Amino acid sequence: MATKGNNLSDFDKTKLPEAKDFKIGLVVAEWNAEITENLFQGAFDTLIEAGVIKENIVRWNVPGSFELIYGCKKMAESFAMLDAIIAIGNVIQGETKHFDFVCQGVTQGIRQLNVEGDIPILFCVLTDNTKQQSIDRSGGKHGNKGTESAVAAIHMAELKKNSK
Ligand code: DLZ
Repeated sequence: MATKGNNLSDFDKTKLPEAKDFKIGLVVAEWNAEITENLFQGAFDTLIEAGVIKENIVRWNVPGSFELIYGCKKMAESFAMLDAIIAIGNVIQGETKHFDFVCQGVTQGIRQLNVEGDIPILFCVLTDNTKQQSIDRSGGKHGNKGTESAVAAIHMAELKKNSK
C-alpha cells in the first residue's frame, strides 16, 4: 500500500527545480541494511522521477553510520562536480551508550563537512528507539525519509547552482 511521502507525487512537483543536469552522490551505511536499502531506494527513485539521469547518480557503501563522515568527505573530494551528496544511515537504540556516540559523531561530522565543504551534504540518518520506528520511516506508515532527503538534495543543488 502506498503511504504518504513514498514517492514524488506526494510532494508538489511544481515547486521542484529542474533536476536533469544535477549530479548526485549517495553514501549508504550497510549497518541495518534492510532499512538503509529502503532509504536508498526511496531517494534513488525520487531523483530519477525528478529528472536526474541515472548515469549522474553515484553510490558508495560504508560499513556503519559513523563511517558516513569519511565516505562523504572522500566522495566530495573524488567527485568535485557533484551538486549534492545524501548520507544514508540508520542507528537504532541499544542497551549501551554506543547509540549516543554514533548519533552525535555522525551528526557533528556531517555538520562539519557542510560548514567546510562546497557540496551540500544531506542528513538521511534515521535515529530511532526501535526497529519498528525505522521501518515506519523507510517506506512504512510514516513515509520514506529517503524520498524527503532526495527532494531536499534537489533544492540544495539548485541553491548551490545559484550561489557563488
Ligand atoms: C557498532 C554499531 C552499533 C552498535 N550500532 C550501529 C547502528 O545502529 N547503526 C549503524 O549505522 N552503525 C552501528 N554501529 C557501527 C558504527 O557505525 C561503526 O561502523 C563502528 O563503530 C566502526 O567504526
